[in-house]
Amino acid sequence: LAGFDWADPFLLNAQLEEDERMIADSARTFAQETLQPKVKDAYASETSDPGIFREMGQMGLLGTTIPEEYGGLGANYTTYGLVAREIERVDSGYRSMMSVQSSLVMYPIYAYGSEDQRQKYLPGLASGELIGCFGLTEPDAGSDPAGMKTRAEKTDAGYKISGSKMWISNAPIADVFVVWAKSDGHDGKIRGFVLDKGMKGLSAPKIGGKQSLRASITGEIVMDGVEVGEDALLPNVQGLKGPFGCLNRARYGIAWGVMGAAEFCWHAARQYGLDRKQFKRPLAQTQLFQKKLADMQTEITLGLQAALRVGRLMDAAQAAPEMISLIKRNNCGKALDIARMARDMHGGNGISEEFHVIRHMMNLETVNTYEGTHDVHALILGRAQTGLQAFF
Ligand code: TGC
Ligand code: FAD
Repeated sequence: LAGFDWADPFLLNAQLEEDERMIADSARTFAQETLQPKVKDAYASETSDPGIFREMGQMGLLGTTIPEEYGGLGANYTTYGLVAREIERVDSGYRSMMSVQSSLVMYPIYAYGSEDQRQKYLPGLASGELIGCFGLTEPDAGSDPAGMKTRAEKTDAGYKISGSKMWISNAPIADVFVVWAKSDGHDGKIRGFVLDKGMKGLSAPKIGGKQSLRASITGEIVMDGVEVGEDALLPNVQGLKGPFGCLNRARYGIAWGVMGAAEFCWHAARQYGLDRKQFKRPLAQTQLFQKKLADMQTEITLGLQAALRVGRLMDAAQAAPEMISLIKRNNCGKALDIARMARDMHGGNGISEEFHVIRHMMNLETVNTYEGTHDVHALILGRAQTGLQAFF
């Protein structure tokens, strides 16, 4: 039998293609050298530096799966997942910035947009010169987006959009707003629109005071009769499958990303246990400590292997949304448990920003909630195996 690599028990690395490994390695170097030194201050001051989008753009990390002719990298979904894992190893907020831009803004413009819309927005979004946001959630419609109140009223010239969106990543610094509204020109069906910063009636106030995901700016989107032409409508999709098509991709990336955050916490707890002595021996030499490390290693190894499997199925166009619900739900929940455990294993030091584990723990509370809460994904999986709808 072969030897055992404690940090890569199922030899995930060996299951990757050469180009996938190369992109993951360069994302890791970028994340560690460029993002890691900034994260403590960004988190403490609750600020997002727009320059980070340009830095990510230069590295080819925005729109990884979008074809090169539009400025993307033209890579597969496995690669996108590996990038998410490396960015979130530093902070879930940075991965949020990247995945909103890639999966929730560039993807719908690419998949549902006109050729003019693709040409107008995608290259700037890929380079990070433009920042995008995605407005689905509303103050009274979170888990149930079908209950949205935002309306697009048909006018002679196009549409007049009114409503408000809540908890929108990137919104206060966004140039491009992909928003979803019920359109009375289309029998009340949900349609996507692309709005530009500066349009009359459009504003995006920051939501302050977050105790989680503080390095990623979040805001509202207020649309007070924003008038747009027909060219703002995403022509090629209607109904909830529009936003859900984007969410499938972002949720898949999250399933990889949270494993990066969990790996950071696991490795930190292991090192802390080796370095710190109590009762005349390293903490890592106690049975309870080792059991916790074994649990972390097991869940991360299984979670990464599951994410890789779904990534390969996505690349072969064989992935079902329920597979994505399964890994989003399980990996987020397990990562949150692991971060809480790592915080505990650091003792008092665990609550200090210097050790980073409490920041990951706080961030993962958001990640467990957004893009479909842990329980909502359980209901999706429950419906798929019983045929019974339990949402209402
Ligand atoms: P339901 O009746 O199930 O479906 C309505 C229509 O949508 C289609 N559909 C999907 N299509 C593609 N992919 C999926 N995953 C799909 N799920 C559903 C479905 O086929 C149907 O199409 P059609 O043509 O028949 O009309 O819809 P429902 O109203 O019963 O919804 C149920 C539920 C709970 C599953 C759904 O609403 C849900 O997933 N809720 C969670 C909401 C959510 O995830 N919001 C995310 C907001 S964005 C965000 O959080 C970004 S954070 C970003 C960051 O910072 O990283
Ligand atoms: P609710 O839907 O009110 O849920 C509250 C609780 O009730 C949860 O525990 C939930 O699981 C439970 N629940 C809900 N329905 C049921 C049911 N039928 N049965 C049992 N339990 C149920 N949205 C965007 O559109 N774009 C973004 O960029 C974005 N970024 C975000 C960034 C941050 C930092 C945060 C916190 C959120 C973001 N969101 C974004 C919103 C996010 O998707 C929602 O918060 C999420 O979908 C949950 O909706 P809600 O907050 O309204 O909670």
